[in-house]
Amino acid sequence: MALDFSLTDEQKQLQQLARRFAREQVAPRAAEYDQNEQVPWELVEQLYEIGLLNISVPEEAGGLGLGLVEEVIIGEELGWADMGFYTIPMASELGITPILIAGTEEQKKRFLSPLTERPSLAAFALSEPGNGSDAAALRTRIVREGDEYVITGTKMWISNAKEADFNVVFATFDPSLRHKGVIAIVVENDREGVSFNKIHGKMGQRAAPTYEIVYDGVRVPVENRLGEEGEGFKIAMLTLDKTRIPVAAGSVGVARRALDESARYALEREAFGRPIADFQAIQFKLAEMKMGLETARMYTYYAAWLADRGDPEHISASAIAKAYASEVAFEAANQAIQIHGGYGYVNDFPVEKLLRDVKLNQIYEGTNEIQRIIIARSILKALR
Ligand code: COS
Repeated sequence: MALDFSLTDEQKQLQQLARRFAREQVAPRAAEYDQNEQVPWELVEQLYEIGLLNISVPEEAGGLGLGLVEEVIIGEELGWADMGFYTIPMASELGITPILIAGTEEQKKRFLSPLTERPSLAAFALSEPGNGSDAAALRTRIVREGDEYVITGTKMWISNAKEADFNVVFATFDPSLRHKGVIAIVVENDREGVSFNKIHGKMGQRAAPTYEIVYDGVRVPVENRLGEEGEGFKIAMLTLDKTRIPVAAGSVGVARRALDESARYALEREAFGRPIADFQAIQFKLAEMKMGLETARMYTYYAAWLADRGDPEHISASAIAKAYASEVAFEAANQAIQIHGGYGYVNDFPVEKLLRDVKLNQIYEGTNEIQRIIIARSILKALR
């Protein structure tokens, strides 16, 4: 009887809360935020008010201390309503996670408590203009001067960067050491020498703000360093091993939305004198979408459960969940457009946005090609 797929009463309540918020507040405004490329700050505030922002902040720092299963529950609902909006709280958890992994008790209180006291965000700055997949090749320099570090370099594609209180920055004290030269450090946004350039013209997820960050000789106290010098790369990897699971959850939400919209449209739309839902060509598409959705959801919950238990199997499981769910969701969105025909190709209906949004889920937090490398390494490591 150890295998149990049921949610607890608290988790069901969380799901109902997130679902109601997603349906009533987020979904009706998603198209507007997307078209105006506008940060939905009022939705972030509401998310904070109902207690669903920064949920992983531990109780000792004034938060709820919830795990990845809970993040997945919320992520599916918010992803269903607007993947672009969901990226904002999701990327904040990405900024919180390295502090949970490597921060001292004092650092957790100092950096994370403020995130529970008002609507506020964290961010994670790893990628750079010249490197993304090869994370160990980062070039942002960090030099120690007495009790301070001085940081110089440029970060790229950083979600929430400017809206956040701080970015967890990964920088190198010696690029020739590759991953062994990396330091993880919390850099508050109000420090002198920090500036931001917003990235415009994104294909989708246009509600989520994305930035280039320039650090120009920024001085940061040594007390802001997470872990030891040289541990930064490991901290980044351990973080992403966890935070890829919410990307999978958001993708499951997109896949469910694609199916919901398609099934409803298929019953309403008529061709050859009958609802198109009567044709097997359409039924097969709906069935394929359902098969992908259910398997992606099941595996995403499994990956979250493994991660919450601290089972090292979650490293490959999070990569499988992220790659699989984002591919299932992309195909579901693609088929949803096909079922809607010409109407699916214009923004009067929500399905073209699903495709534009979920494309990013195949790219960020490690491309799906990188996920396959992680999965293959775990297979081969077990045999070597
Ligand atoms: N979890 C924990 N530790 C890991 C790890 C993981 N998933 N992957 C690598 N490591 C550790 C290794 O064990 C190794 O440690 P030791 O020096 O103690 O042996 C160290 O990190 C270096 O590993 P490796 O040599 O395998 O690193 P690579 O340079 O080959 O890079 C990949 C590994 C490709 C997995 C890494 O660069 C990566 O994840 N890239 C994608 C980055 C990304 O997701 N960017 C998105 C940014 S957020 S939007």
